[in-house]
Amino acid sequence: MTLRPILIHPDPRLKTVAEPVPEITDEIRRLADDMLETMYDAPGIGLAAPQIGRLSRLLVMDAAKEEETAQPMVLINPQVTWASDMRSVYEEGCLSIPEQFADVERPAEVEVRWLGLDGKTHSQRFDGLWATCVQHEIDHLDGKLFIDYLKPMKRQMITRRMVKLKRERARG
Ligand code: K2U
Ligand code: ZN
Repeated sequence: MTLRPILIHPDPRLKTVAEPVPEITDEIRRLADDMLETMYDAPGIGLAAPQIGRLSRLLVMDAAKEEETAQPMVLINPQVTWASDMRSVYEEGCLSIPEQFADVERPAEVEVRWLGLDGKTHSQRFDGLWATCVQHEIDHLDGKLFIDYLKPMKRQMITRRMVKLKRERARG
């Protein structure tokens, strides 16, 4: 397994709509493995392939609480098939926008259909933090970041901070 570097906003690859995965290959299995390892190492509870520079519609997540057993999930070509009218607000962060947090309102529950690594079609309803996480990750597949839901001033302030952070990191 390999830890993959996580792209930092602003980066054009994070704003690109990812391509569907045509078939489950050993390379896709290895990519999912690397993404889970990278996610746990961050640490995070979700990671989408574009965040490691791979513009494919593949995401991993594990929003299980510490005390619960880990519940790694791999969703390929995920689609939201239903969303509740009820909405919930969560203070979101993003591994591609480090140390920045803001309230984002989303549907409280969503039903998602996806292709599993087992080659079967799965469908499940998510609520709570899982619902927030899966919507945050599917947004990544559509080139959308949580800061896109914020007012322009706040979004620009966060983007300026990330440009500064990248400059400092580049100087080493
Ligand atoms: O996609 C990502 O960048 C990983 C995100 C996923 C996420 C963001 C907001 C709300 C839920 C999930 C996070 O950085 S993972 C870090 C984290 C850990 C615990 C709770 C919320 C976020
Ligand atoms: Zn994110």
